[in-house]
Amino acid sequence: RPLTVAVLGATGAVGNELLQLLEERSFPIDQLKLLASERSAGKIKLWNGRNITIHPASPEQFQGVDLVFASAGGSISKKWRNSINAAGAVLIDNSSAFRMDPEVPLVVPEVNPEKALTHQGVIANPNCTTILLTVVLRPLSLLAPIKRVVVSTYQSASGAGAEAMKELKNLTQDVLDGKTSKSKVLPYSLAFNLFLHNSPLAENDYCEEEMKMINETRKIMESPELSLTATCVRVPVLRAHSEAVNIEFVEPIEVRLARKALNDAPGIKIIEDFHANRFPMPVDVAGQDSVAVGRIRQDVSHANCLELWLCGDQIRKGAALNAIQIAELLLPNS
Ligand code: A2P
Ligand code: 11C
Repeated sequence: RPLTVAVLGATGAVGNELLQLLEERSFPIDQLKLLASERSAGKIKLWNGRNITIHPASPEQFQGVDLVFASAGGSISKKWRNSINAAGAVLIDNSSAFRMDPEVPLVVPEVNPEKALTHQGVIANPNCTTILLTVVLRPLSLLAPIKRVVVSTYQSASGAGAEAMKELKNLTQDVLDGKTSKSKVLPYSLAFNLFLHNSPLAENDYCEEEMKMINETRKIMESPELSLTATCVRVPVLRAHSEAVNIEFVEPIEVRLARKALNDAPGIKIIEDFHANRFPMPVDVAGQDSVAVGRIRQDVSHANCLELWLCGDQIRKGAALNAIQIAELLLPNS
């Protein structure tokens, strides 16, 4: 039966993409509710030929809803979780609020789809950089156990939301116009600049984004002992994240076998032309579903290590698409 679906955070970067993908993938929707803050109350959005009024989130709004996609931040998800579940709806949550809760499955459909069916009302969608990484680690982990991963990220403005994307455009134009303006959304200007990820630092001097990659990857891969270290960087790219990844296996793995495993795996596209020095770029994947991988090579410093480069659309596979793929796993005929 077609479902009643609510999108909480319907005006944001991820919310907008969710709406587009629900339409594109013909997700079985009878009624769609658009929820955001008081600021957006009464605004109208066109979806699949229907004009839908945006409402502020409230307990009444969840009555009769089957499925809620939330992408309005952790505090909003925490605030509404009980009302959503009390109304009998399943919450697919894009925030970090419940990801490490042992009762809540943390799902990447290409990696651990079976976990989605164990939910008790909430399924967490992982952090975007983690989703892109685990899609690539999973097929490689079937070749031989992975011992350690060292990753550096190059994260676009889209990861910080629609306002940060707008700010990057405006501040870039300001620099071109010879003006010096201060950033308001991100802590520093990204125009012709980059900086270490803007999430708070933990006691161990890793930022929250780096710790999310470490902890969430271990949970998704069901590999609590996996050694992983990350350096997360915000770069002046509008949309799509990139990652340089070094993977140590328990034994040497031939590049040719790794490439074949990646090529055969779901959700991955290889972009690799060594003669032309052409490998994945953010523009290749912006608006695309697949994670692009390339420059798969033997690490010259360690016989058991491979190096690779990946790019993925943070708003799509890193957030909205992954959430919808999770919901599709819950549909009766999946
Ligand atoms: P609004 O546009 O009304 O502020 P992004 O990640 O792109 O910045 O988007 C954040 C999303 O979260 C927006 O849809 C925003 O709605 C929504 N949001 C922010 N605060 C609240 C709130 N208090 N209640 C519900 N939605 C909220
Ligand atoms: C970024 N990945 O690019 C972050 C944003 O835990 O979902 C999303 C943080 C998260 O800044």
